[in-house]
Amino acid sequence: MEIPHTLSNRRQFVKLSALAAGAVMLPSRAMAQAAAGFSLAPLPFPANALEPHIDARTMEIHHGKHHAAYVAGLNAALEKAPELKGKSLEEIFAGITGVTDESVRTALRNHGGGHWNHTYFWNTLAPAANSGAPSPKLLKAIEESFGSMDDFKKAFNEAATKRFGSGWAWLISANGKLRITSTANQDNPLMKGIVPDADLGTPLLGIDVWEHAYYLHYQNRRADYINAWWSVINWAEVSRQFEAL
Ligand code: MN3
Repeated sequence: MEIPHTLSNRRQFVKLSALAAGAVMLPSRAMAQAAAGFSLAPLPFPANALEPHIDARTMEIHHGKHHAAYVAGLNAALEKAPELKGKSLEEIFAGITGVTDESVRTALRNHGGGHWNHTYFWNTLAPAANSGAPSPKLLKAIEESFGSMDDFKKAFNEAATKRFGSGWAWLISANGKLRITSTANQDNPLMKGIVPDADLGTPLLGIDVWEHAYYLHYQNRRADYINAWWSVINWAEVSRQFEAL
């Protein structure tokens, strides 16, 4: 029997294996845990690569301090939950309501969510020159779900602007449809039993609207930061993930 060598065959094989194992997420998206716990990956681009839309100092502090603290907090929580050693973050989220120690559960929610959300955020950003546009297939799905790209942006901006306090706005795929949701703090659409069922789905795009994501450069002008963010979305990556669903 011929072993599949091409990328698409391999991807299909990996996808089918994941489905057979009951996984919701594709392995390319899953965040695996090493024996020593989770670790902070470097940014996928230099800290100044998103300027002038997102400044280097914000990126350095956001990644090197805030994100690093979530990774440390997550690993500290796992020290108190040895039964979760080796599990991916998606597996931990899927079973988070079963963690009986409330302080551990809260730490997994806040720091585990922080690690997942920020890793996802960095990977869906790109320098403006490389931002690109949604693939024809993704664009068609956006138009079918929201009317037009402009209507989608308007609805997404509203969700991101109206999220009170700290949190995230998301484009998710749920039951084969695209939806916009938002979550508080470091919650995300993978946290079954934590966020309302209506907000559950596979994230395709997310924006961090915590003040630490924009305050140095934009101060209280969250709307200006959100408008700037549209210039630095990695549409190739978002499209790739949508088409791999
Ligand atoms: Mn953040």
